[in-house]
Amino acid sequence: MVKPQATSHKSILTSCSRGMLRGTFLYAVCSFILPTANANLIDATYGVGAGSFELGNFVNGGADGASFGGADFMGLAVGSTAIIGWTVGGPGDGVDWLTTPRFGALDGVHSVDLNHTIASSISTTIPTITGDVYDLSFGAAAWVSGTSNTGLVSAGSLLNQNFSTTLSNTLAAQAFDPFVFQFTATGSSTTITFKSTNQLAGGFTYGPVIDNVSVNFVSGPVTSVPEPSSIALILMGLGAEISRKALKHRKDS
Ligand SMILES: [Ca+2]
Repeated sequence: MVKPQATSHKSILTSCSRGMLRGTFLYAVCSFILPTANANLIDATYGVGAGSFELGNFVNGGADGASFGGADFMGLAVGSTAIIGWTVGGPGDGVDWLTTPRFGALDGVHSVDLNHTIASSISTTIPTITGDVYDLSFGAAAWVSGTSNTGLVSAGSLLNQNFSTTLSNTLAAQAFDPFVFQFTATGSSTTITFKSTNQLAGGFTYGPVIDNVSVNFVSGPVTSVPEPSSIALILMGLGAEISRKALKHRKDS
């Protein structure tokens, strides 16, 4: 058994801010003293890099149930969970998991093309708190010869939000436009879904390509949050009250 190490206040805050303590008592402490810890909740749930499509068994040229893969991409059919944290959905025949150097990425080496050959979707589900507000950010790109540069994104209160990205002249240096949308969680978990809304009928299909998806807590129902120093004062006050009551109890008995 690994003996737990003493944890300094600074390291707690660092760990809090990196979302490393989920599921632990210290995470509850984090939630109390640092509710604005700005970790990407997708990475906190599935591992660092999950929101950027970096995790999973990428097979260059391979396919997971899809009809084909190719140079620097892997075809993923509907239902594929090859990308850790994500599930491929319809309505088309899946997505392509891309890698550099042939296809540019916004972060790391991988990105996702929402068209395998027919416009499709990809989703991830994270734990949330009903009523809390979150920022959803990502980058999206498209290729001038691909024609598919529009999509929809949904998460909690955000339903079928349109996004449209500029067309790049090259695949390797495709430009990712930044998008940020805010949503309110409507349950104890939230599914984030990206869906392509266009494809080149009967021909080459590409885009929109998404990467670097991040969900970050913005605010909860509580409007004022005590500072750590205020918490210390509250705890000191509680301690004094307990001591006073204990003294009174001894005097009364
Ligand atoms: Ca990436």
